[in-house]
Amino acid sequence: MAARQPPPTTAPRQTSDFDAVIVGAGFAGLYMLYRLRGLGMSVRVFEAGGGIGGTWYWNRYPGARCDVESMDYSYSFSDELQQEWHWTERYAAQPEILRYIEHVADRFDLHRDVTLETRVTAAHFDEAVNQWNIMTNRGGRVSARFCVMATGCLSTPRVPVFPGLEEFTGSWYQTGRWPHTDVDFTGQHVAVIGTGSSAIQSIPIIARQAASLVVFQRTPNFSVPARNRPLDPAYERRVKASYAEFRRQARESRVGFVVPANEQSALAVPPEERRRAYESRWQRGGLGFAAAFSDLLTHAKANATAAEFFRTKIRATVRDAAVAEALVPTDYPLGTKRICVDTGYYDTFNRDNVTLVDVRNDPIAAITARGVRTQAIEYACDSIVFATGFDAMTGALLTIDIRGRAGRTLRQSWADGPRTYLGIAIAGFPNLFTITGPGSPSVLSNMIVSIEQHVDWIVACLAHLRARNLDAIEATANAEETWVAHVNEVANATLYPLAKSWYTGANIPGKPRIFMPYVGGVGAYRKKCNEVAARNYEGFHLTG
Ligand code: FAD
Ligand code: N01
Repeated sequence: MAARQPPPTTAPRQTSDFDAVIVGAGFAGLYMLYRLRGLGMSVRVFEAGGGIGGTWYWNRYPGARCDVESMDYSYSFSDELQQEWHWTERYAAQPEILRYIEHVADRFDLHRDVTLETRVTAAHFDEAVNQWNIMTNRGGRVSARFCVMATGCLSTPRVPVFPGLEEFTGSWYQTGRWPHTDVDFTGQHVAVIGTGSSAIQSIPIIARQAASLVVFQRTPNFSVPARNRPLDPAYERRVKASYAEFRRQARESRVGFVVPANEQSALAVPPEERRRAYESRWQRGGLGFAAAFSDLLTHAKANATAAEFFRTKIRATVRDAAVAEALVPTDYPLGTKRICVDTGYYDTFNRDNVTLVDVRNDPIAAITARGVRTQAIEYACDSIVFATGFDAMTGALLTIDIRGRAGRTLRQSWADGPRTYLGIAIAGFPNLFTITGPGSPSVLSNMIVSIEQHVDWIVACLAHLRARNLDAIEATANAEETWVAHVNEVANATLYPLAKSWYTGANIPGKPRIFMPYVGGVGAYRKKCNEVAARNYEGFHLTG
């Protein structure tokens, strides 16, 4: 296929309101701001929320916490920062992560360039002058040479689409848009819809508060115990004594943090040795289970051994055999939907006040004035918690009316699914960058490692342009085509595409099915990005 190359830019230079506009003030937008300031650029950040923090500003549901260990899930760009900050637990809870983000913003004086409660509704590229015009829901309009979308991969919660919701006389909540005031379920009859990571974290806590809890499950998930505990001071001292090396290893790893990896096939060892390997990961707790053997995500038979181990654990924990069976995942390989990390999830179903309703064969038909009605039964409740997930990876980007060359919209360009070069840039959209966009390792990694890598790469790129008096960069259609093919090829060599997951867009009716993140690993991806830069930004057109 002949690739369309962007025409050379002969646009006159025009003064923009800002050198760069950043959309979003989560971990990505804030670090981008810090680094662009370091280049001496004028920057404005627009954030839809009433505060900074992104994910950790919005997701305040009971039990919300990280599943990457806190010594890993933090910025590495400032040694003073990482030395002075003290995490209290192995896995930080949402309030502590938000406090950390606020601390970073105060320490580096970031607030003054962030405009809160302002949603970017449109971003149009003006080819005549090589700049972006950015419009907000407050009627604002600013121009900038560069536009960075730090809009988040999991920032657009799915709006509950059940008919009758407006009739419901009780209260309802969305995990991804939790109120900023205390929600107390004491004495209430509560329904939770969904059994993904958000639900699995909140269900044990809601169950302890509520008079009764009904959990509506459509697809069971694989969940591993977190084994959260106060942070071990000796471990903290050890990491802080060699934080630079700890971070280096994380950057070069596959998922952005180091887990002991076993290079053997699960099928190469006797069953008892395999069981011991799984048991030791189970006892260790948290992510890293998929690294127990080298082929758990590439070989169906190997994967089946790990999945069966999980099933045995669920059956051993849940006393009611029928409930246990309903909680056992059977129709997709372990790890092809993100493995959940829980504290007492399966055990919660041993409580007298908790009921599991399997809605796979009896789907939720409507919300009524009194509660939730499946096709067969109505369940009365005082409150409903929708833990129904996100329009992941593309949702936030496609909500914005983004127009590139010749007025072509991003929605048109991505009609058959997202296409990017390295997950960072899109052909036809000059000077636009996406942080942890589709086609990058993003959601398959410790996201702060991926965010820092993207931001650092973009900053080096902008410094390169400035040093050469260039003012536009655009991915070529050829490079994008080749990268998309590579992303698909790598994904198709794994079991990931076999699950109906949000990784593939399967959770959103009508969304094109494409495995969106890059499975090649954080370390390999970083190398590739560095090579592109070293080859004078191979695959990009630099003009000005
Ligand atoms: P976000 O934090 O999502 O921030 C994006 C911001 O952009 C949001 O504040 C949003 O309001 C704003 N925005 C979007 N569109 C617009 C617009 N049009 N105009 C203005 N503002 C806009 N990752 C891990 O690596 N480890 C974990 O343990 C982990 N746990 C998670 C737990 C939960 C509950 C969720 C939902 C996600 C979790 N993640 C985890 C992923 C998490 O999203 C990232 O780790 C990280 O916080 C993403 O930062 P970000 O800045 O890229 O995006
Ligand atoms: O969302 P999800 P999430 N009727 O999409 C169900 C990160 N995260 O917010 O699978 C009934 O996983 C849906 O059922 P099904 C992490 O990356 C991390 O929980 O489509 N059920 C599913 O059970 C995670 O993967 C943490 O059949 C319906 C659930 O809703 C990502 O965010 C914590 C339904 C949605 O699960 C998303 O997690 C939280 C319907 N009509 C989030 N529609 C950590 O632990 C949807 N569902 C760090």
